[in-house]
Amino acid sequence: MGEDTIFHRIMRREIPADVVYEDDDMIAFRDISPQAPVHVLFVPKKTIRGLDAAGDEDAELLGRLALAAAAYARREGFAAKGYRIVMNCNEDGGQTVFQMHLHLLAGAPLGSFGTP
Ligand code: DGP
Repeated sequence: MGEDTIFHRIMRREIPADVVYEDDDMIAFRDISPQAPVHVLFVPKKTIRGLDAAGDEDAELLGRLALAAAAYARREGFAAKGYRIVMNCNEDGGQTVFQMHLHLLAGAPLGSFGTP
């Protein structure tokens, strides 16, 4: 059995979130602690601890997450200006919620990243 995280509770509507997109495979909602003017998390409904726990069977789902983020960026009108997608994995990657998710960041020029 997978872990029950805060994101599972959001998916079950046990705690509120500003949901901006949902389909059979995923839910997307605004990050509670935004690091950019636009900061949306795309979370698969399938329980997967993180990218390190994903397998070949999740390849399509991973693609769908990225494409959903790209479609959202186009819909919201900032695709041409640009955006960044990020997945943090495990401790050194800065992962704090252990249900796989993709960050979509946009709305301003984004600084450098990856430095300790
Ligand atoms: P990560 O560090 O990659 O595991 O990202 C987890 C993100 O989740 C972090 O940017 C803050 C966000 N977050 C944590 N708890 C909540 C919550 O209850 N609601 C929302 N909307 N976002 C949350």
